[in-house]
Amino acid sequence: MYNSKQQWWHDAVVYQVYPRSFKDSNNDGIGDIPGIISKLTYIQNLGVNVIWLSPVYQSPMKDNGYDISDYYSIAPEFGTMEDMNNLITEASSRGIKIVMDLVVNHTSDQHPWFIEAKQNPNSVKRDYYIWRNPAQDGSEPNNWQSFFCPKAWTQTEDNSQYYLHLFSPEQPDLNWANPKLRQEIYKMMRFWLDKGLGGFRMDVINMIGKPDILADATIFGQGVAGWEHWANTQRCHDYLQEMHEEVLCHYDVMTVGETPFTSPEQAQLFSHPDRKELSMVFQFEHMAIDRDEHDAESKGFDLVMFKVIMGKWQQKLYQKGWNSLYWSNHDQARAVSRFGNHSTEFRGLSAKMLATVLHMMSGTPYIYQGEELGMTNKHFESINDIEDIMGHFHYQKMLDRGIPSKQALDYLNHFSRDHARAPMHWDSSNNAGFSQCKPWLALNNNSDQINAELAVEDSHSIYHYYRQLIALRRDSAYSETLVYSTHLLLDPMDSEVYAYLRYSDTQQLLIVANFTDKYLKRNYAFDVQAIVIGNYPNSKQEIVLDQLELQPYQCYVFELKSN
Ligand code: ISL
Ligand code: CA
Repeated sequence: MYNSKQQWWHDAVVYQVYPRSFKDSNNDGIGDIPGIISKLTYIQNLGVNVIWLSPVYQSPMKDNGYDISDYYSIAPEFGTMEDMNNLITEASSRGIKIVMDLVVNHTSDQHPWFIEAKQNPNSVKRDYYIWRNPAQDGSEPNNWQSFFCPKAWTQTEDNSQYYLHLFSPEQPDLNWANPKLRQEIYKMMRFWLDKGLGGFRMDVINMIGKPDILADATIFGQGVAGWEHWANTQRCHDYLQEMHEEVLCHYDVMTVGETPFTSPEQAQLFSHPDRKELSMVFQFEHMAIDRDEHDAESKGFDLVMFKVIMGKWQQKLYQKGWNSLYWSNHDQARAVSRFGNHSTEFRGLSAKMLATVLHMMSGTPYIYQGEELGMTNKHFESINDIEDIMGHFHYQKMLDRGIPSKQALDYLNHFSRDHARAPMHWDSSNNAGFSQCKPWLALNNNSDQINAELAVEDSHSIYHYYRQLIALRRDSAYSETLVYSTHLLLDPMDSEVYAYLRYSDTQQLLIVANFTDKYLKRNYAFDVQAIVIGNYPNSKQEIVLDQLELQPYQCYVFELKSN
């Protein structure tokens, strides 16, 4: 192992678990913490050292746990505090740290703070949330929109004031300008960190710094109106620096902020070690490539745009911050369906190719449950097949704009969050081994071909390929280069092949990936020292890079001869 590692999480690979859909232990159709514990060996065998756990706190589940009504207890359907403690200990004994989801831009409207704030305008808790008087005509205080409903404001029954909610009305935004509120959050963070967590994934954390004056939005058509006033504000950085000082600096943890609307320059501010804010952020630029700006149709995937975006992030955060790398999570469609090719012929090849491109980059890779099996998108026959609050809102929004229902459904068939949330496929038995009884959300229909049992048995599976990629980063002769070396994008305008270099003074790697289902030829002016990994079984051992032949979705990682 290399010995110049600066932070334990620099060579980490993270596996995201969405508890509701991972493994049901007590057959109520809902995944739970004992279910996760029963599958820890499976996760461990992948070689990851961190699990990011989506929220398991007590919640009315209007947004599947991203609406928390008690930060100090576990939702009964997921288990007990004892189960949670066991999960942390059991994971730790397998060399895996648990990163919990910290959802502190908003609470549930069922949180005692909000109940009190709503009932009693004079209570101390009132100022934990953001209230404004109606406009002169009684309408909303400003024109901001919400992610999950048309307006970001809801009026209480007495028609006096409105409260702000960037998400659903059941998710009121917290007022971070209140120092007492901030101390409550820090106390809660210490409570969890003291259990030995590996850190936090911080939900929409770049939205916490709202200004005092909530001016009208002036930018429309680029996501929810109002974001120019609340995303990435100076206040947000101030709060994060305070949080670091009060809480984070006392623990050896990693933090990843979820930050929509963020440029690499802003990400430097969040993740440069000298700024003492976060370890890294999730950027969203590559998630927008295939959506049209009005969120009404799929534009298809543009490889040149993807390369330009990823190349920019790789370069701009090099030694000035840290990247997180992901193709999918619980909010996004399945990677192989969206960016690869899920046909029987190419599913395995394209899933491995996508993984290679991402895992050889600089930053921390995140794997969303089932991605390592090449799980695919579902097919929704009607809007009634969709469970997600955002899917329903989006659908209605499209219909209101005059978009035909067929097109609106087509959009959800591309992008619905339910694709990722369908239960995990464990084996070919009933309900894919997820549960003995009907799951809370319908399974995909291909679990007899795509499941963990089959993947573990087959040494050529996507799962085993992920294991190899993870081992390359975490424990190989290439680790130092993969974790710390510089990145150079080759041929940015090549719309079919993604090629880039990772190089240090002592080692050069060339990553080449065919993003098409065609046979291609390319030439690169380098000499091969060794083939590090590739996704075709009998890859030729003698490769000449100035006449490189690429089969459909073929990818290679080469070690180059130094000149
Ligand atoms: O889901 C999205 C796109 O598919 C985003 O717009 C998403 O709403 C945004 O990234 C914020 O996501 C996070 O906070 C939400 C929660 O619903 C998401 O699951 C969470 O990841 C509110 O807490
Ligand atoms: Ca259960």
